[in-house]
Amino acid sequence: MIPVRGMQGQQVAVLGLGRSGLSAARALAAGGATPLCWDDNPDARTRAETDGFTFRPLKTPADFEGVTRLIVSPGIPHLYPAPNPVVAKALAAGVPIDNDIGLFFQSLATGAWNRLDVTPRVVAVTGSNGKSTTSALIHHILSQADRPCQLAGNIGRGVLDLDPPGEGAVVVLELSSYQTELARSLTPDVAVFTNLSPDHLDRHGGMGGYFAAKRRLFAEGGPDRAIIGVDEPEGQFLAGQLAEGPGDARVIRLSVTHKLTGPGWQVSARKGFLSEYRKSRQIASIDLRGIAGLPGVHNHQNACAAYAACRSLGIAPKLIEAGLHSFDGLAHRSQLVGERDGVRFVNDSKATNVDAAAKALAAFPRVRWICGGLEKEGGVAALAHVASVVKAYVIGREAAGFALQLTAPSEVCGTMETAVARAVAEAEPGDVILLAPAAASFDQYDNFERRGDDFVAQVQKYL
Ligand code: UMA
Repeated sequence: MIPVRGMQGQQVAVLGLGRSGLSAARALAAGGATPLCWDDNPDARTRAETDGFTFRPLKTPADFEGVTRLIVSPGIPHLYPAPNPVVAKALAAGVPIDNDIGLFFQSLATGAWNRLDVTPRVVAVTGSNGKSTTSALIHHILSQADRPCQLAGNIGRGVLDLDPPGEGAVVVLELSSYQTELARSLTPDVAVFTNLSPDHLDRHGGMGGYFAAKRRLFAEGGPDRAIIGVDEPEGQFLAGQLAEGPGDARVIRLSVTHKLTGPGWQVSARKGFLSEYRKSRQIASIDLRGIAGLPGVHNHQNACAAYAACRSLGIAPKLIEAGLHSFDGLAHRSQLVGERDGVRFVNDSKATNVDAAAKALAAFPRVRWICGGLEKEGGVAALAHVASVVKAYVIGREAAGFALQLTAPSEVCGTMETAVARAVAEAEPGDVILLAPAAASFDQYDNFERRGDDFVAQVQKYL
């Protein structure tokens, strides 16, 4: 655990007692602060009782008397579509709002670092898609290269649960827009922006707010090295804003649509070949095509981002190449579940938005596509014609409406069980049965992991 520094003797309110809230409350207590905890769900409060925390409903201005900060969990709206009532009270009372990420950055460096030869470094990864795979890949490559490292953040482990990093260690953080938007302290050494496409727009008041939330990691964080995907205008804008000019190697540009060979530092992948260029000269090249854990152009983008992050930490290209080859991939992200009679089953339950699903679909030539769920703002019109889709098998409460937006042959299946059964019945050798929902899971499941687990369980019946 990383005890929170600089808040000894203070009362700090903690709203939300899930993974991030509980670890924040524990780390505050370990640092000598008094956490005053609340969760709107009574079950979560009951679970937190074992820690012996003080609960305070935080419903009246009096509840905020003497409170120096409110720590808010990422899943709790702090501004849009409307602030949670507790957050609204804190805003009205002028109490500063922060999150576990802000507490982490405020608390990481200690006097013990004076005794180290090489101080710890933090790599933070954000972006709409690919940030979990990129973060896990960086962590994997560093581990394979014998660099001490830890992984946390949006990927599932609260950042304050990390062990204090020691000699030469690297902390890899996956950060969502919810997390970067609120953190009062945000100072990574290396920051990565994978890409940008619409997601969580209700929470950010639209696309501009969503980009601004991610941009904070670079604009306010001031990393030594910014690694930026420049295949969208937002990435190009951000890279241009952070660099003095195209030759400024503090910004490493990434692309999977163009080969980048300019005067600065860049990593790009075209037709399955990754290449690193510096000062217009090629430094290294890697054939990504046979890497089973990283199929498709979207994974080549993840490989470029992880490669650039590891290069900026001084890892040699051949060690990175070895790490790319030994990476198994993550569950629920282009996860190969199995193969039978020439039909492959792939779980990409994490493809919760249209862009992620489009990338997953583009990774295979013939797809029987299991999709649907709780639709996000903007609908699924962008997926109406996808050349690789042989047929869509639609699940979820809004399955009929979802199917109507597709021009490919489709069938309303409702449940995962029916969708897998129908896809298996119609599949031919060479087909991929792919779960890439392009929607949130909350109409049928607790989260995307449970949805992916259900897909895997249904598939296991046929394997
Ligand atoms: N709660 C309230 N009031 C509300 C809403 C929620 O009290 O109005 C309470 C809930 O009852 C619950 C707690 O808040 O007890 C949940 O907080 P949370 O949803 O923020 O969940 P955590 O368990 O703290 O997990 C969070 C991230 N969750 C979200 O961003 C929604 C996890 O990312 C992250 O792994 C974890 O912190 C550790 O850092 C998950 C996620 O879905 C994977 N992320 C989104 C995504 O990837 O798309 C952004």
